[in-house]
Order: sequence, then structure tokens, then C-alpha cells
Amino acid sequence: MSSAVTENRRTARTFCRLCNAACGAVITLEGERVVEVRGDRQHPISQGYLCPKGRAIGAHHHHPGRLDRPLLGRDGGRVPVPWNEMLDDLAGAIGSTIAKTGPQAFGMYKGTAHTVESAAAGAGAAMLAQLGSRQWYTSLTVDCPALCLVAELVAGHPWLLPVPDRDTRLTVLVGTNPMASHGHTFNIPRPKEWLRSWAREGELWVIDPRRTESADVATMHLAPRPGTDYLLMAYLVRELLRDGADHAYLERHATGVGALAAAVEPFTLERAADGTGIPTDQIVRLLRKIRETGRVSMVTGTGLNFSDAANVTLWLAWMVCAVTGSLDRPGGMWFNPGYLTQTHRQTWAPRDGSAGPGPASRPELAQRFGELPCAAVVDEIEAGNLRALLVLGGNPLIAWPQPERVARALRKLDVLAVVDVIDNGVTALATHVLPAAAQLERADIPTGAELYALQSFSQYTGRVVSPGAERRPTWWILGQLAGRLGLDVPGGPDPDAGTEEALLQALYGSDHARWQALRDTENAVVTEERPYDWVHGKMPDQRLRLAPELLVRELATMRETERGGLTLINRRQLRKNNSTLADGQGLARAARPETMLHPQDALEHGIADGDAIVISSAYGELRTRARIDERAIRGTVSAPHGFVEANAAALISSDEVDPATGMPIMTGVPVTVVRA
Ligand SMILES: Nc1nc2c(c(=O)[nH]1)N[C@H]1C(S)=C(S)[C@@H](COP(=O)(O)OP(=O)(O)OC[C@H]3O[C@@H](n4cnc5c(=O)[nH]c(N)nc54)[C@H](O)[C@@H]3O)O[C@H]1N2
Ligand SMILES: Nc1nc2c(c(=O)[nH]1)N[C@H]1C(S)=C(S)[C@@H](COP(=O)(O)OP(=O)(O)OC[C@H]3O[C@@H](n4cnc5c(=O)[nH]c(N)nc54)[C@H](O)[C@@H]3O)O[C@H]1N2
Ligand code: SF4
Ligand SMILES: [Mo]
Repeated sequence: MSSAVTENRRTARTFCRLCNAACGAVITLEGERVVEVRGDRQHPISQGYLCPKGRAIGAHHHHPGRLDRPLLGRDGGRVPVPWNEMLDDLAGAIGSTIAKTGPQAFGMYKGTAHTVESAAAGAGAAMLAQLGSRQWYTSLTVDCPALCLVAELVAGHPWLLPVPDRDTRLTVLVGTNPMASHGHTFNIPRPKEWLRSWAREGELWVIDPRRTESADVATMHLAPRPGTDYLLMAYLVRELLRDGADHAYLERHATGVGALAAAVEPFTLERAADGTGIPTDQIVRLLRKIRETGRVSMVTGTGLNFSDAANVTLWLAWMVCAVTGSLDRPGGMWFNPGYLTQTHRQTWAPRDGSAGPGPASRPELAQRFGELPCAAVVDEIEAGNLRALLVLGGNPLIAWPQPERVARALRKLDVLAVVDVIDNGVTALATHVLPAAAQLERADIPTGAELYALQSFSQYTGRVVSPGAERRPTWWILGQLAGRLGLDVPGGPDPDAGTEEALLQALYGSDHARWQALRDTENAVVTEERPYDWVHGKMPDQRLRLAPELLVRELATMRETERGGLTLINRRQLRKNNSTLADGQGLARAARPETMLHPQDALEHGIADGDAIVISSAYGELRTRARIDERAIRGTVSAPHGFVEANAAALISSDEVDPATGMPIMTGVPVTVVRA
């Protein structure tokens, strides 16, 4: 990078959209070229923090694989075409697919990167709804449908996911490693500072089968066998209901206390210790600590959501908070109403967890939260039901199970249209490649971060640079396509910045003051108002439902997993976000596809550090490198996700899913490991 000061050097304030933490960034440009990226010290939340991914925003923007122009045609036949020709062709192909096979032949997959394309919010789903297609798939269904199901069953709304309260004195991180991920359904920039302060002001416990970077700063680390956390949670709820519950709170704000007590009655200390492998004294110490503190914050992550016990574990983790009166109250877990969404001011009819029918080829799967599970897409394609798919900011080759089968199915589609920023394995299979404006080329507000931050905040960023080459913002692409299909979505014909602004402003409805407050500040607006005790008010009789039948039934039929052998667990890496930056572009040190094994397990299998290994499950193989590391507990194999080569998705299956949510089981999977 050049440090020369030239006439056209300028800086711009923005926020990073590579994950949901939305850290403030200051970008220095020479002309249209990013020459420096720094953390924004004046940002009230991130306070100058930027992780290595954030520091690579410029490299991502100038990536040699950036998509510059629309590409039409598969494989060797790919040719650049003007936008008009691309959109006419795509709309024509979608239209004739629907004319031939009906609206269910056209579907969309929305990945994590589309979630932050805020000016396009809702357009894709609206298009399908107008066409009468139910084929709407999102990465939520391979991420946390269990948590949303629990929220809906207990609190009546699938997006009401609590975050640790600022003043928590006992924080328990279960199956999440914010030091790498910056949180799962909670977003924290500066994770080390937050974790340290929770440990200093009270206690921080980490429950994870791996000794994570978060465990390093914790008061205590408990290492359960993968998939067994529900035994611990059930025991805690059982004992807290005997001694330690906030009965006044339960009387006022809960129904189903008796049914909950009956459901957890069989879960004794012996069963919890034997099943989880956590020593009895550590479990008792946690119970004692919860009683002593009175309130607790149980912060969950993918380690629970990916397991075959996800629904009951997440429910019981909520119940530890509910019975201690910690939900929706200071010192426990806070429901952020959102600066934009203002959930606490809205009225809604509480939902009860009822589901729509699954897709034709997988009728046993349910449609929840208006979405069909990703686990069904490939079956839908193989059955010939789904023939045209539009991918928005996602990577099905790493996100869905069985990548080879996914690739074959994507190839079989009549139309595979992909809106992405970088040429990758998915665009290579596409019939229509639509080059999107990336984060520095768009105005945005952090819609994804809105409800799951530790503060109520919002921010606005304008475009740092104009979209380069022939790239277009996704809202424009969808608006153009919708127009050609005779549909109506916000967007319109104009790709300029003014239209983008108007789309964002529309999200604030008639609240012009709120929008103006955002526009008037250079970074985030933080609201000091912290409403508590508002979620109960949304429920019939002001009561949370503690014992939903579906979950009680599931708990009663849980069988402890078999012991022995090696078990796969999942892990995020600091230096990439899923597949984004997995190639290490612009990073001083790239994330590596290494699988962690405990030294003793490695020794028993004749594996040395750095060896090429083959990990096999009942469904497939993963060829990768071994890292011998004491952080992995005995019996676990910790594989990162997001690499197209060395793809952990090869070890899981679309058939091995949670029956209620369709979520593929991705942790606690039995595997074997040999040297390659
Ligand atoms: N740097 C970076 N940040 C990211 C991402 C990324 O790829 N890289 N991805 C983003 C996305 S899409 C998501 S969903 C979030 C995920 O965010 P997190 O859920 O925090 O993801 P991880 O950091 O992998 O933490 C999951 C932890 O669960 C543990 N675990 C596995 N099985 C079990 C189990 O059975 N019980 C318990 N108690 N623990 C278990 C694993 O060892 C691991 O430490 O991160 C987001 N942020
Ligand atoms: N085996 C296994 N499978 C998993 C997981 C696991 O841990 N193990 N994790 C699961 C989870 S939690 C998730 S969320 C999914 C992840 O699923 P996805 O969201 O499908 O995966 P990503 O790699 O995040 O895909 C993001 C894509 O968006 C592109 N992109 C980046 N910026 C932009 C932009 O500004 N605009 C547009 N339009 N595109 C952009 C990137 O180039 C990339 O191709 O995978 C799930 N699958
Ligand atoms: S933590 Fe997330 S938002 Fe912050 S710099 Fe890193 S990738 Fe960007
Ligand atoms: Mo995710």
C-alpha cells in the first residue's frame, strides 16, 4: 500500500458488514482505491476495534476474483453480456419454467451475506409470495431454527432471542466462542473486553467440549461430551425449581411450571455427570453459583443448535433463566427491542409453533417461520420439483450437507442464477451470474445486528465508493427482475444512490426523526433506553409458556448417545466468515483447514501434527490436515467449516435432520480418523 499523500486522498466512515458485529471502520482512499482500513475510535460500540477480517475489507473489495459484469451461460460457454440482456434472459427463463411446471419450480436461497444487503430487505421473499411459490430457503435453517422454535413456543415470537444483560453477574457461554465468532445470536465487537469484564464483575463460565479462546478468559470451563448439554440443563432446572427459583416471578409471568418440574424430574445429578462426563463437583459448583447470584445469563451458540438435542437443550437453557426470574430482567437476559424494529412497541398475535407442510419431496419436513429447510433443496431438485434457483449472498456448496450431491443437483437445474461479489465454486455452476455491489459500494443500515446487540443502536453508512465495473446493488437487480416478471417490489429502475437512500428511509416508515438522527451522525446512534419486562406483556395473560408440549415430549424420548469412538464438533475461525475470506486474500495470516485432535487420540491413531488425514462419517469423507492440540478434549474432532476444499459439510447429511426443524445434525456426529 502506498502512503503517499495525493490530491485525491480522502477518508470515509462506514461500518463493517463481514459479520453482524457491525464494527465502525475508517477507510482511506486514493481515488476509488482503498489504501487503508482502521477501526473507528469514535464509534460508541466498537471503539476502534476491528478484527482481522474487518482489516481486510479493502482486500475483499479489490479481490482479483471480483465479479465485474453479468455472465451468461454455463461452463466454457460463459460470456459477458449487458444487464438488459441478462435480465431479459433470466426473467424469460424463470417465466417459462413457471409456465411449464408451476410456481413451485422457482425458488430462492438467501445466505448470510444477503442479510446485510439492507436496501434489498424482503424483496426476494415478496417476489416468491407474489408468484405463489413456497420455495424460500435461508441459511437460518442450517444455523439456529431450534432457537427460533423455542422462542416461538415459549415467548410467542421466533425472532425474540435474548442477549446477555449489560449487568449480568453470572454469564454462561454454552456452545459459543465469541472470541472467534463475535457471537451467534448476540453480536459483540471487542469480545475480549466484554468477556473479561463479565469475568471481573462476576463470573464467566464456558461450557464447550473444546477449551476455546473464550474459555481462556473464563472463571470456569466445563467440557461436556458433545450433544449432552441437555442433561446438565435439565438437572439445573430440576434443582433450581426445588431451591433457587423466583416463585413470585413464576406466579406472575409463567404457565406450565408444574409440567416443567415433572419433565425434568428424572434428570438427577448422577445422570447429568455420567452423561455429560463433567465431574459432579463442577456441576454442583455451577448450581451453587446460580443460586448464590440469583440471576443468570445463558448465552448459547451453534454448538447447541447443531446437535440432535438442539430443541430440548435450548429450551432448558432458557428455562434455567426463566425459573430464576432472569429472562427479560436486569442482571439476566435482555430482549433488545431494536432501534429500528421497536419490537416492544409493536403488537402481534403470539405464535404457537404451528408449522406449514414440507416440500413435496420431503413431506416429513416442516415449513417454519415462512421458510422451508435447506435440507430439502437437493431432494426438490432431484425430484424435478425445483428447476430454477436464485442464490442471494450464500454458498450452498459449504452451507448445505453433502457438497458433491449439492454440486450435481445445482448442475441439473435449468436455471441457477447467483447474486454474489466473487467468482467461486457456485458461480462456476451458474447459468446466470449477477455481479453485486459489495459493502463499500452500498448504503446500508445493520438490519441483522439490530435485535441481537448488547445495546439498542443503529447506524447508517452511505456508499464509500460507487459500484465499480458493471456491478449493481442487489435491490436494483431484484427490482429489475421483479418488473420483468410483472411483480411489484420496492426497488425501481434507478440504480443510483438516491434510490438506495429512499429504500432505507422507507424502513423507518413515518419516523422521520429517527431516520434524521441516523443521517446526522457519522457513526452509530445508541439509545440509552433499556426496556425490561416487556416480553411477558406480549403473551396471553402476560405469561411465558414454560412447558410446550412438543419439547416436553421430545425430552421424554431423548436417548443418551453412544459412548466411545471419535465425535465431530464444529468450530468458527477468526480469519474468515464462513466461506468469505477462506482463501486468505488480504490477510496477513490466513485461516487454515486444520482439524484439531487431542494428543492422546492422535497417538492412538498414529497421527502426527500436520499429517494429512481422512475423516469419515456414515455419510462421507473429509480430507484435511491434523492439528494436535490439547484444546480438543479426548474423543472429539474439531473441524472448521467454510472451506470448499476440505469441506466439513461432506461429513453430514440432509437425511440426518431434526424432525421438528429440518436442521441437519452437525455436531456430535460419530467419525473415524486415519492418516491419508
Ligand atoms: N470469525 C468468524 N465469525 C463468524 C463466523 C465465521 O465463520 N467466522 N460465522 C458467523 C456465523 S454464520 C455464525 S452462525 C456464528 C456462530 O458463532 P458461534 O456459535 O459462537 O460459533 P463457534 O465459534 O464455532 O462456537 C461454537 C462452539 O460450540 C462448541 N460445541 C460443539 N459442539 C458442542 C456441544 O455439543 N456442546 C457444547 N456446549 N458446545 C459445543 C464448539 O467447540 C465451538 O467452540 O458466527 C458468526 N461469526
Ligand atoms: N458442516 C457445516 N455446515 C454448515 C455450518 C457448519 O458449521 N458446518 N454452518 C452453517 C451456518 S451457521 C451457516 S450461517 C451457513 C452459511 O451459509 P452461507 O451464508 O450460504 O455461506 P457464506 O459462505 O457465508 O456465503 C456468503 C456468500 O456471499 C458472498 N458475498 C460476500 N459479500 C457479499 C455481498 O455484499 N453481497 C452478496 N450478494 N454476496 C456477498 C460470498 O462471496 C459468499 O459466496 O452454513 C451452515 N452450514
Ligand atoms: S468483528 Fe465482524 S464486523 Fe467487526 S471487524 Fe470483524 S468481521 Fe467486521
Ligand atoms: Mo450461521
